[in-house]
Amino acid sequence: MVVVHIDMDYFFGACEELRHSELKGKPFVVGTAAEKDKMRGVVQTANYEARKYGIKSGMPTMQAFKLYSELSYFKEDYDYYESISKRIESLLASYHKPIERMSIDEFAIDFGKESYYESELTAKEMKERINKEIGLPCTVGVSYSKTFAKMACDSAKPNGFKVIKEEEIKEFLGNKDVSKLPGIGVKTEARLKEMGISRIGELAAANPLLLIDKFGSFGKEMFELANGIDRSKIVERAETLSIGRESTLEEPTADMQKIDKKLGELSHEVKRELDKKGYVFKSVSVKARYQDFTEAIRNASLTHYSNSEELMLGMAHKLMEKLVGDKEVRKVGVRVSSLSGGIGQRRLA
Ligand code: TTP
Ligand code: MG
Ligand code: MG
Repeated sequence: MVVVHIDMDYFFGACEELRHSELKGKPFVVGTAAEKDKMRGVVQTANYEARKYGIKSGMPTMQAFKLYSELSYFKEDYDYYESISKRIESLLASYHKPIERMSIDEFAIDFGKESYYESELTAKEMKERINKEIGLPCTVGVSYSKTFAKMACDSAKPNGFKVIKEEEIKEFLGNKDVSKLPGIGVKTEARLKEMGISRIGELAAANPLLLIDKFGSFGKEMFELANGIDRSKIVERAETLSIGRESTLEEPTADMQKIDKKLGELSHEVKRELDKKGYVFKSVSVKARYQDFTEAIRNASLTHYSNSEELMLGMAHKLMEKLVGDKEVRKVGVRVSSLSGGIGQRRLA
């Protein structure tokens, strides 16, 4: 198995740089507070120029300004970053491989049985295309499992590319601090250090029974990870990013009453699927296929999340009216996107 892990470099900051080209090369941060209250907030990310001064995520903005007083500041604009994240995801989805979106700026892609050679070529192309088509830098890790692909990526930041094969893992892990293993937080790290285990190589050589005794099943998991055994799976959530249905009309028509009947059925099916998965939506799009087989899509967004079938249908109707005009359509579709809720969805990285 080959897994490719992609994590965007200083993601919120790089997104701001896209629309503020004057920022390039200057130290700046993105923070939680409005510009006028910036000293009360926290740094969400710092570009690499700002990191040179010791500024980093999670630090009070006040402290960041103490480290570098000329710092530029931006308030976060989550919806904008989310829209760019979705564009990255659809670029990656065009490769037709299972993808897990692990956070707003992180994707794990399952390359299955492909060779390292082939995987590397494709992964490099992905990195190139994210850079050219979206305009953002990222770092890519390639390995034989999800956790190790992520660690390869972390170790190659920024703008890097790193491959770690099975036979290289022991050496790669050995000297690293145990805190570098995903899942080991400050508490676990402190407890391990009390036991005299501070490097991953030491964890790999520890008594697994002792680890299980202290940490339960997580003890077994970290022992295995330290020894290069990773059982984590890529959990695809692509189907939850949008839910849509389409259907061919009995006969081509420009009659909105007939089309509405179909939109009603489709909205009902979409709503059922949405409820089954526990999602709410913010955007609705409709698709029409005309007599000459050309297709057109229109979409609209709400300012809030909703799960109302009535609202979905109302929006679909309005959008479809514009698409139909007086042209006959033979097939129509309804799709909701910008979903939220569901199982295991988190807001931040
Ligand atoms: P990360 O991928 O952890 O960090 P990054 O992309 O800013 O920098 P790099 O990957 O190059 O080290 O997080 C992605 C985004 O998530 C980040 O740009 C801002 C947000 N974030 C927070 O809001 N708070 C945090 O504490 C962290 C770590 C990230
Ligand atoms: Mg990142
Ligand atoms: Mg990340």
